Amino acid sequence: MAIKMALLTPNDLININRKLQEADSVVQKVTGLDIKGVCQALYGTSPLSEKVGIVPVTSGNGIIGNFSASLHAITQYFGFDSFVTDMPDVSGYYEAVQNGAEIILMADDHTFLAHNIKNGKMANNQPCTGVIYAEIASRYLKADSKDVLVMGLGKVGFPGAAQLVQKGFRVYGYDPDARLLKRAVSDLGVIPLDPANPKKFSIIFEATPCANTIPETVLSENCVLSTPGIPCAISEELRKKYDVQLVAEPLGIGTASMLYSVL
Ligand code: NAI
Ligand code: PYL
Ligand code: MG
Repeated sequence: MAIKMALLTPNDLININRKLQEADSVVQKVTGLDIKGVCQALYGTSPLSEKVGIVPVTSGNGIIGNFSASLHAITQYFGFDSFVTDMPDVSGYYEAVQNGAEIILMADDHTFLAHNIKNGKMANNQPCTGVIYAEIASRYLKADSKDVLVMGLGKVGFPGAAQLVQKGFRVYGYDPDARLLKRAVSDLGVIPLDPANPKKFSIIFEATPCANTIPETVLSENCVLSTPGIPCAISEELRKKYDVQLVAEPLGIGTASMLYSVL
């Protein structure tokens, strides 16, 4: 049986344009590039108003209020020419292709994909999200060393950790699932974070579905916390106390990473 992902709620997606703009200004402050710039640097691509068909999907837990409308707003924000189909599911897919979609965006409870039907490239939201949030963290202009902490080594966290290893960072990691921690150690050379021997980081990448996963002991003043995880990994109190640069947004950054990766 496939393992389910943590699902968004309509509430997570309220004011998606404002959330995206706010995230974009933090990304700019942290890296010197906006989200488009990070995507271009990562994939070597940029959009030319490609037509994106967004297909609502009713299977499983069904339609998430604001999901398709948010994808519409996100795709427009990043320079795509997008539309949401009137029909869902297979009929919606048919409608998208009939109306000239070059890229299809659609999600059920397990998989959120972008498929470029012109060049055949396909992207999955989980690794694309991990890679872009890790990439943003890795570009922190004020980083004090090549040490990075990765909290959560699942479907989003592991590909993010792999991206950091590939870029030459010394990656410390933690996951309460011993099997996943062991896989990250053996496959990527991740150094297990020893809770008995805490260490401070200026770069942290977090990908868990839990709140308050970042203990005070790992935070350094003005560190970057790049996290797609919902709910947020850090309390407002700790964020303020350490003046943490928080990159966190519910859908847009990961979707941009998917789209740029299939151009
Ligand atoms: P997953 O279930 O595959 O992995 C999460 C991992 O976090 C698990 O291995 C779990 O053992 C670990 N974990 C739990 N508590 C922890 C703790 N205290 N410290 C360290 N690790 C801990 O989930 P997945 O697919 O990797 O998603 C992670 C989060 O990212 C979810 O909240 C998901 O909704 C969110 N997400 C957000 C996106 C966005 O665009 N903002 C896109 C995709 C996922
Ligand atoms: C893509 C997100 C990020 C976090 N969790 C993932 C999620 O919520 N996936 C489910 C998406 C279902 C969409 C629904 C619809 O409205 O078309 N089938
Ligand atoms: Mg995102």
